Amino acid sequence: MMNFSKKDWWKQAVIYQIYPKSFQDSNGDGIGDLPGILSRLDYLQKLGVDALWLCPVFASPQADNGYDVADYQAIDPMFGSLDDMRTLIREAKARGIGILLDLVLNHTSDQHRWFQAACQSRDNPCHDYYVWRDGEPGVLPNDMRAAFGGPAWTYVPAVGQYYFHQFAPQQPDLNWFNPAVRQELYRMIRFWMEEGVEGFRLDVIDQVAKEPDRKITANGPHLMEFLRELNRETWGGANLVTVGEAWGANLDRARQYSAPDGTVFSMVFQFEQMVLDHTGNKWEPKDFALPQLKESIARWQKGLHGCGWNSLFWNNHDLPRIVSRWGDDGAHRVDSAKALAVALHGLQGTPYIYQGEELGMTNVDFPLEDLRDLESINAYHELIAKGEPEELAMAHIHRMMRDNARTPMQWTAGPNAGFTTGTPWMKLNPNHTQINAEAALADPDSVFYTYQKLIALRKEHPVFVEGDFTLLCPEDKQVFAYLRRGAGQELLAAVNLSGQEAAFDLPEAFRGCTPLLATQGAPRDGVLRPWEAVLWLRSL
Ligand code: TEU
Ligand code: CA
Repeated sequence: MMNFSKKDWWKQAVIYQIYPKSFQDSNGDGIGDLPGILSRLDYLQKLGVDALWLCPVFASPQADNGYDVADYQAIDPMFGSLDDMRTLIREAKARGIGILLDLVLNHTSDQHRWFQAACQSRDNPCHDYYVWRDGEPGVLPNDMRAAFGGPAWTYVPAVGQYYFHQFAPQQPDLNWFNPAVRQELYRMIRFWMEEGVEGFRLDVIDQVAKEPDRKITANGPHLMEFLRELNRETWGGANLVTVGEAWGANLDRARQYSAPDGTVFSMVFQFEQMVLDHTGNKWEPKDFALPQLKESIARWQKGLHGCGWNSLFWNNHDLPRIVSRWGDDGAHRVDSAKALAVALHGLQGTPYIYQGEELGMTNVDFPLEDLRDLESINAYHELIAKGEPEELAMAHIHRMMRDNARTPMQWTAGPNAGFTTGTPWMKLNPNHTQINAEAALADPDSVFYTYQKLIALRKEHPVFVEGDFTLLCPEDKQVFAYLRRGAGQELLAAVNLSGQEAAFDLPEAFRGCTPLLATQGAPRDGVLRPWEAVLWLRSL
């Protein structure tokens, strides 16, 4: 049971991310919903997680699956009602589980009443809630591109101007330089705080201070000023957990965002490790090397120790499944999923588990007509237009597409994996007959129980939360091994992130210790089996 009044409770917490559309349907319409989540709280409690981050459930036309919000204070009827949310918050809290909402403060939906008013006339007070530039049809203010393809500017004849959108045209950017906009958002956040949520995830929060005339998107010069005000006007001093999504964060910035004085956020999601296997354009693969990943993780572990806080994740709703990406989703699926889990959960920071990760869920290779995400669909057409052969384009899409993460949760081996009694909004991964929660719960050697154990260990041994970090064998291409030292303990993690046996000599000090956790039975001397992971602990 997490005690949410304890200062910095989130340093000991493990957070579970739910993609509500794909978690559990309760009424047979094929779309996951809040009562569905409610019905799975026992499962989540059994796993041992302390908080649930729900991707947006607010009223939305769903152009970008809820990241286009039409009303921040209303639950989309597709997901349920405000009363359902209140019940979920209450019932989760009764199990020691907090609810985190996903705030999309950079943009709204084009169906939001503010934007509808803004498009009516330049004199409407809501006009300046958005970012407009004069122009003529066909003459764009500049050549900036939107994240989901096409120009970042869309023309509205009624006002004779272009509005700015960093994402889809249905996601107009809010103008944070207008204080009225900021106050509207703060009021809305206070509303949800009063409803009893335990924290927030903040979508693309480092992009709110954009200055399109200077082609600045992330890290605008006024960003920190805005974020400190946001904190003061809302959760500052309230003991909530806040995590900002910041693709543009480097270590310096992350130290400011997660400063221990609590003036901005608890922590940020940074993506340095998540772009190591592509060129910067996610549809262009690049060789991935373990030493590079280890160097990056080590730099962040050391760089934030004592002066900031890390978030730890392999997956989210925008990323492919980690077991397919850096594990082995074939013969070694279970062992590699466990190895990746141990490698991450031994680190300092707050771990996030994305729904289905605890089952070792994998990527899919659906044909175009079964994809649902506007990003992958647009990207496919752009690759084809650039002349990429059909098969190669599809392979690149499959490798990185967000749809991989968004197939429905696999609960049982039965029809639609127990996700819905109706027609699912998105196809299920056909492997749900083998990979599902029911099977995992019945198998003491499943990936599920490795996660359960890792969550419990973090609460039991203070070194997980407090220990510092030393990387071992940095050049080794197979083994990720590190030491954590603090609170009178020393933890050693040794993980073989390859499908071949790897040499590994247990450091002298740990000889004779019984492992805390070993994914393949008693460890052997001097060697790690393919995808084997072991944690050792000793007192200092
Ligand atoms: O994602 C931010 C973001 O930059 C993503 O578009 C990311 O670049 C992309 O997935 C990688 O190709 C956040 C949300 O997590 C995402 O789901 C939303 O679509 C996006 O913001 C817009 O709100
Ligand atoms: Ca439903």
